[in-house]
Amino acid sequence: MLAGAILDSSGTRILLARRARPVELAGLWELPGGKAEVGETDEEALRRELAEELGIAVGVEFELRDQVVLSDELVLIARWARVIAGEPTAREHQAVRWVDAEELSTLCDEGRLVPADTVWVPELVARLRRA
Ligand code: DCM
Repeated sequence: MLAGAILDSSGTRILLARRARPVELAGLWELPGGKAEVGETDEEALRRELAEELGIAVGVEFELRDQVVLSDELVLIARWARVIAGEPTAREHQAVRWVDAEELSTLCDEGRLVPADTVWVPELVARLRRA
């Protein structure tokens, strides 16, 4: 499972998407992404999923430090990415928003992020503050 920490063109904000399902995660914000299909690299999978879900083209960069084991079959990996083209649109999510380091921290502290994604917050906040 791949998630993208997608940087905006100013380099100071990343994109969050609000989940519509399942009920226990609905309304919470996540780093958008999806599952790789057979024969796809992580990078190809992330580019395809973000094009399908949000209508954006991204350049995929390095992997964030932490991985999250969700189940026997599902490991969540996040890659740093940048928008190349397109305006993010919530096609499968309830909403999308760009957040800076402060907004990301606040959402995390308030318990409004998908639980698994909170592991990346310290690294993301540090990288956004450095921008
Ligand atoms: N997931 C997550 N954080 C993300 C993306 C996905 O915790 N940034 C989890 C939620 C689901 C599983 O991965 O348990 C599959 O996600 P999806 O329903 O989006 O395919």
